[in-house]
Amino acid sequence: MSKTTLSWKGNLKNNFSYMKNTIVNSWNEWDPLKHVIVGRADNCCIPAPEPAVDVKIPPDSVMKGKHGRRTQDSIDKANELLDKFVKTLECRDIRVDRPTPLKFDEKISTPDWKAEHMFGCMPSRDVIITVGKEMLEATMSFRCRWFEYLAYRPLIQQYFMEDPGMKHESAPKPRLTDKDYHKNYLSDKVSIEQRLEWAEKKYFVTTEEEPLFDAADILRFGKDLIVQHGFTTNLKGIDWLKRHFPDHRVHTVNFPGDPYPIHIDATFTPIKPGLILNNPQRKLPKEQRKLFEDNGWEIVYAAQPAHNSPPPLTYYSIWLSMNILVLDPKTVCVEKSEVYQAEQLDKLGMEVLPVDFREAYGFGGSLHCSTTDVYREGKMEDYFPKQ
Ligand code: DAV
Repeated sequence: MSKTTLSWKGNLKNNFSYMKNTIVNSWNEWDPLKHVIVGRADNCCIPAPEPAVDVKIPPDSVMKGKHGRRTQDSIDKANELLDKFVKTLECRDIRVDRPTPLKFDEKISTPDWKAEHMFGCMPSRDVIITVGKEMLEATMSFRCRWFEYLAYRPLIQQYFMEDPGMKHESAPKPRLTDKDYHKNYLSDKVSIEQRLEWAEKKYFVTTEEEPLFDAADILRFGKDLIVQHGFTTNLKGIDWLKRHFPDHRVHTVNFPGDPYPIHIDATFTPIKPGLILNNPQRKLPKEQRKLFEDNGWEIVYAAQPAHNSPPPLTYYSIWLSMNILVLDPKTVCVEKSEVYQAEQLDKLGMEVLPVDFREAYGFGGSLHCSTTDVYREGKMEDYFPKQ
């Protein structure tokens, strides 16, 4: 890589030694990060009622019954925080690209359904996963997120032109009719206890009508992909991933204890080879720990979050404290107010970069959610030879 002055649209003109040529390559969650996509908050909406969304919002949440474009003030604030995060990454010589927001506040429809608005393009991690040289668009499982991949197409097309080895793939778009959702989940009367019992039995809101997965349910460990079966990813989705990635070993995991199992990235967070943080309220079951223990991986329970509740108008839990971005096996970005998580990572020998982000949580999560790897150094390795 050479020192160069670049002027990608949306990037600062600066003398950082960014990657000059586009190369798509990322095999795990911790190798040195050199090129990443960071989302934007523009036009972001609180989605209108639909089965998958209704099940995610607790009955007593202030978001219940609210929908529509978020306030301009909150959008501006989230964009300010995202821009500052981008600068932090660029100062570390990481090239950052940004999606092209759609008019998320417009109505959408397919032959099967209509939705009042879309969602947004802040949590890019949910939509696209990079596995080696491939960028794969997930099926998604919320109707309001059906068209979200379009916000990333300008970048993906650019990478396709610039890197002759890059593979662009898109999983089959799902119908997302009512057949995709279990009816008995769709009532405000379902208690948390009932949900926990169902989660324990691996009975989630999504049916097995067709393959469904969100990209943020997948973690990359070189040759092994660890995928959470829950609200946003069903077993057919995981089977689709197995057939799509025949050179990988795809493992299904569950985390009983989570009444709203959406995305793995506030539950199970690899830090570097041999070390994973696990949410202490969502413990990986004994039989599923074997793969990690047999191969010398240590699973450490994450520190308590610094807050008792998420910020207003946020879907996600206080465990966004664990939703950190690893820049390399010695450096990690942690949300600034999450002091206990920062302290734990410091004690585990990591350099911690605090990033002010809490007021952007409502737009779709924290530092892991809002990013998608394009290039990390390194290649496919086998971290679990004993299995
Ligand atoms: O704990 O509410 C957050 C997942 C974000 N991608 C939670 C899950």
